[in-house]
Order: sequence, then C-alpha cells, then structure tokens
Amino acid sequence: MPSEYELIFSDCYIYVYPVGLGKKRLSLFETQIINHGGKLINEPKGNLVATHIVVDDSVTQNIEKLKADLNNENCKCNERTKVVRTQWLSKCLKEKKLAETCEYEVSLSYDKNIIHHVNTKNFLTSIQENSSSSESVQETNDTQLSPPKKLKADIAQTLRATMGQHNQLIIGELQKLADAFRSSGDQWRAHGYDKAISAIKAYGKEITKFEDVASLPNIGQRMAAKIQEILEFGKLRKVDEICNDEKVKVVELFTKVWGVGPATAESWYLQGYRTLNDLLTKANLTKQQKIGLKYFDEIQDSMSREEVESIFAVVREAALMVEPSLKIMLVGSYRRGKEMCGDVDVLIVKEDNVAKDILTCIITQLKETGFITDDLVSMETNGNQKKYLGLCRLPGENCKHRRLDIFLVPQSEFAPAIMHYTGGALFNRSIRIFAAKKDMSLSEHSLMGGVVREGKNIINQGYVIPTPTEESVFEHLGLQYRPPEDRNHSL
Ligand code: DCT
Ligand code: MG
Repeated sequence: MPSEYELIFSDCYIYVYPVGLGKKRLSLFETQIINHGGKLINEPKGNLVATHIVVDDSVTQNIEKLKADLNNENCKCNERTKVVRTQWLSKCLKEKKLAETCEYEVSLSYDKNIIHHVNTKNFLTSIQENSSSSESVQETNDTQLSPPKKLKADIAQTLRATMGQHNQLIIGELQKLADAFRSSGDQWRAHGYDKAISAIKAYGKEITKFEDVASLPNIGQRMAAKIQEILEFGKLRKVDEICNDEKVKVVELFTKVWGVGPATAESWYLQGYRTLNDLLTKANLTKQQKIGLKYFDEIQDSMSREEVESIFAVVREAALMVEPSLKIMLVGSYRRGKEMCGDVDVLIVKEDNVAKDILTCIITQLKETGFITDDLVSMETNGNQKKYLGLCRLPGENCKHRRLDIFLVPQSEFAPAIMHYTGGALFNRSIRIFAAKKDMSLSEHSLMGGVVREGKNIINQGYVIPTPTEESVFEHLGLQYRPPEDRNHSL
C-alpha cells in the first residue's frame, strides 16, 4: 500500500454493491478503499461481516432488490452494518478521516432474512485457511466480528486489475463534456477539455489523486477539481446535468449526422425536431445531410485496420492505373497506429509537373466499378491541393458503407501535407500554435518563416522554408521528431 495515503478505512470491511455503479466506478471505489487501508468484501465465499455497504444513489429507488441481493450473495451484514451512499466514501477521502455516516445512510430495515449471524467457528476456520501464517487472527465477538487483514496478494491483484482504469474513467467523463460543448458550438470550452484529455493521455501513469494532475500542463485548478470529483465520486455531476439535458442530447445526436454543424442542429431543435426520423420526414436537408442520414449507423461505426487496408488497396490500384508515378499512402488515424479508424484517409502525391486531372479520373474509375457509392465533397484548395470526400463499399454481402477521403497534393507540398493529414486534429492545432509563437506559420501547404502578425491577422506572409521531409518540419520548428503514433495528443 503506498505510504502517502492516509489509512482512513483501516478498521473497515467494505462491500461496494456493484449495481448501478458501472465497472470503472466500482473499480475506482475499490482501489480507493484499498489504498486508504480498508478491506474489501468481494468474495461470495468469505465469512466477513461488512462494516459498510456502499451503494449508488440509484439503488435507493429499488431497495427491495438491494435487500434481495444482499440476502443472496457476496456480503454478510449485521445490525451494525451501515448501508451508505457513495458520497460517504467521498467525504471520508476529502476529510482524510472516517466521516459520520448518518447523512449518507440508506434506510434498510434489517429483518432477520438479511442478517447473517456468523458462526464463530466457521469464521475462524476460514481465517486460518485464507490468511498467511504471519498474520494474526483478531479476537472476535458474535455481533461485530473483526476479520483479519486481507491478504496482501489479494490487494495487489485488485490493484493490478484496476490499473489504467482510472485514467479511462476520467477521460471518459471529460470526453462526454467535450462532445456536448462541441456539438452545442462552444468550441472554446470543448478545446479546454480536449487539452486536459490530451495531458492525461500524455502523462502515461495512473492518476489516483489530486496531486497527480494539479501540476500537469493544460490542467488548471478548475479542471483539476473536476478530476478530483471523478476520483472521489467516480463521475461528474456536471456530466449528469449537461448530458441528461434533452436539448444537449438532441443537438449532440443531430451533429453526428454528416454535414450538420451546431447552428443547424440547434435550429432543428428549436423547430421541434427530436429524432433522426423527424429530420428525415420534416427537415430541409442538404444533399450531404441526406446521405449522412441514410448511412447514419454505418458512418458512426468504426472499422478495423484490416478493413482500412482492403479499401486502400482498391483505391491504390485505381490510382496507379490512372498514373503509375503516383505515391499513395494511408494517413489519418490509421497512420497514427489506431486499432479502429473512423474513416479511410488516403494521401496521393503527384510530381509537380503531372498536369492531368488525376483525382477526377480516379474517382470516375472507382464509381464505374461501384466501389464509390456516394459523393459528399469534391473540392480544390488554392488551385493546387485537391480533396474528395465520399462513401465507398467493398464488394461482399456483409460489407458496410465507409467514409473515404482522398487528398491529392503536389510533391513540393508533401511534408506539410502528410503531417496535416496524419493529424491528429489536436496535435495539428497545437503545433500550429507553437509555430505561430516562433513567428512561423504551418499549414497543409507549407511551413513559412518570418511571419509578421498583428493580433490574429497576418500582415506579412513571410517566406517558404524548404521542408522536404516531416523530420525537417520538426527540425525547423526546433522540436524533437515525433513518430505518427505519438501524435494522438497535443504537443
Ligand atoms: N484534421 C485536422 N483538424 C480537424 C479534422 C481533421 O487537422 N478538425 C486532420 C487531422 C487528421 C486528418 O485531418 C484526418 O481527419 P479525420 O479522418 O477526421 O480524423 P482521424 O484522426 O483520421 O480520426 P478518425 O479515425 O475518426 O477518422
Ligand atoms: Mg480518419
């Protein structure tokens, strides 16, 4: 047990009743109890009597089920056992002492059906069977039995099993808020949560207490306090408030439709639309939004790296038939090593002197075979880079429609382009901000030096810095090279 923890629960035998908690909150509470000297009652065969049973708020709505479960399984109780809400745990952790339970108790009339008077003989036998020889057996009486310390091996095992889960729980809660703020159009707040998530991912160690996050970059006092709340309660009250709000839920659903931004989603909400079916039957939809709705489920679904590779092979073959000198590569989340990808991002690099309208030829080819099924966006930026966004489907009965993005760039822009389309979005954003601080500017086209800004406005574009490789972009920025798999969070 790490020495910096206060041994708040050293005299407690606590059963955390799992119903309504979810795996991650359950494991978080159990770890906190163990870290703070408590013993868990989680073995159905054990004869330990719980001093406390910790339950989720929702349990109070179905006390009969709680009673039945306690009667049937894991836990032994007696008249002194306190059934308390999770907030009691939080209060103890906050005050670093065993708090009074009265405010948090769940009334549960102990009839004799749920009280297991423990047979002392069995209990002692079980202690002797379970404990290591060096651990002493405490004196007991038959109303309040004091079981021995839980085996160290058990504790270590529980801690191992929960490793990594706190960070996931924290990230999960913060992500819910980031998504809600983003879909409501509050990009500024959403970015704040993105940056905190990024910092937690970059931290790379398990977060178990406030001090772990208080000094991390991009995590201010208020964010740290939210993380502390998650560590204590296993969830954020703000998530419940915001994410359970009908408007937020509906707007979030609508912004998931391809081609729908926060303003449109909100106006649909204000027009009284609440479901995807309302949109389909009543809303005024653009061509893209119609496609987004038609393939809503398929687009939401992410795909394996193998599927990305199969789609890429089809695009690659068509592209090489159009122009054999092209360089074709997978970028986006695939290049960053993600196990599951939201879409297929393909970068095609052409020699600067190749003139023909390559992208149109490739798309025509892929449509003729039925591989590309729907167009979303086809565009040209700065007369040079070209972009195609659409939907495709591999042959075969069970194959789903997948989002396919193809970016065509000239060789002279290769390095900034591959960096941009590899992403991730947050990494791109932070490296651009970093460049700006050095009077440079980084885009998908180029790295510029000697840029002069007045506030947000660029008053002198500066000059193009030659960057033949990604490494050279990092070098000019004075940064150590980061391989794509290390670009899943901000700088
Ligand atoms: N990009 C960006 N800013 C954005 C969106 C995208 O800089 N707001 C860049 C970085 C990644 C690249 O474009 C491809 O974008 P997506 O396909 O949307 O993202 P992804 O990282 O590939 O993730 P996913 O698996 O969801 O496609
Ligand atoms: Mg992608």
